Amino acid sequence: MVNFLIFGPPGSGKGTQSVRLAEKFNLVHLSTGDMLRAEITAGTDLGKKMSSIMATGELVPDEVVIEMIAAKIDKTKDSAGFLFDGFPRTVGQTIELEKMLGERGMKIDLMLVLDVEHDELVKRLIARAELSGRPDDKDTVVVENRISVYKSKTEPIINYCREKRLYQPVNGMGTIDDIFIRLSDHMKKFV
Ligand code: B4P
Repeated sequence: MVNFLIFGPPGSGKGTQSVRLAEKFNLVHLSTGDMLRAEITAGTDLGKKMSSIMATGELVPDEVVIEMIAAKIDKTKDSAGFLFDGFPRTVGQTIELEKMLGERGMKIDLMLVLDVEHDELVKRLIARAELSGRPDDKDTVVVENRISVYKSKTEPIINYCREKRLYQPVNGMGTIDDIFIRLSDHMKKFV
């Protein structure tokens, strides 16, 4: 089993690349953002509670996403590996993920971090709003808040993983195809 984290600010291309990478390397793609949006679409109690938090660009509570991920890992434990997209988003979530994987005889093998310039992030998210209708993409104030939440709460994971020699920065500027090749080249060394 080989487990990758795909990491980067909102709009850096995590979701876009994860779908393609999971297919290429036969990995299970686990996106907490997708899972939360599915709860909202299904109109569950959890979805109702989380939608207002997500609409402001804040993170939902750690325990909510940890529980969702644990359930998915147990359902798909015979897979070739996992590609975690948008999870973990706090150091607390990272420690819990390591614990969860450790208890099941697994570990994080590599953290791929997409580096994208600030103006390009905003441009991509606002462009996506036209198609997706996602409330957290429509408003530049919310988009800026998501980027600032990333810097304050999520970026500290980079240092945590760097110390464990898991950190691999990747240039996230350019075409989707070019970035896919860059990411694949790093992942090939592990599968
Ligand atoms: P996510 O669903 O993870 O959303 P995201 O950060 O915006 O990234 P996403 O993967 O969707 O976008 P991508 O960069 O691929 O999270 C949404 C919310 O859920 C969070 O704000 C939070 O509230 C909550 N949440 C999720 N996980 C959580 C957790 N673990 N803990 C707490 N809260 C959590 O793509 C963006 C756009 O750019 C797309 O339109 C794409 O087509 C385009 N694009 C991508 N690559 C491009 C390229 N190279 N060139 C041009 N456009 C490109």
